[in-house]
Amino acid sequence: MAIQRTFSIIKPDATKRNLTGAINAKIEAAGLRIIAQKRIHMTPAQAGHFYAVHKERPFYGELCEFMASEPVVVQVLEGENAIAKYREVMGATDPAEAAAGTIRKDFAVSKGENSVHGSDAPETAAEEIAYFFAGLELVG
Ligand code: DAT
Ligand code: MG
Repeated sequence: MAIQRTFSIIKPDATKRNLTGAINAKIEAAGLRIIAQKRIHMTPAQAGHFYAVHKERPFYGELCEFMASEPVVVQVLEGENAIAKYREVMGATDPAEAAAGTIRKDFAVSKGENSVHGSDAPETAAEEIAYFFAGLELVG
């Protein structure tokens, strides 16, 4: 597997509880490099665009409101097999189903407020990175 890049968000429930450093420690311990990172506060419209793939789901409105409720930290992670590796470090969407030691098992509040986002495929990773970062901001 070649070196890949993936897009990550440390979500409002985690930034609010001052968990950015603890989450970054798990990311770095897994061998992923944080090659770009910034703190932003999304508007509901920006959150809606980011999660547009879920717009028909019953939780969409709540999800957009939550993502715009507090600042988030957006990141680009780089490493061997980064997309799948970060999904592993994150754990299952529902913290009750997440494996021991994962970010969501240790920190998530609920299925909706689950501390982190990670891209699910190379195409979505490329789109998500381009939405939040200019090329010059990626320092590998
Ligand atoms: P993931 O974040 O693991 O990729 P997803 O893409 O299926 O999960 O969903 C995106 C986010 O939407 C998820 O992180 C939290 C929220 N979500 C998903 N399913 C939900 C549900 N059944 N109830 C409330 N929020 C949900
Ligand atoms: Mg997803």
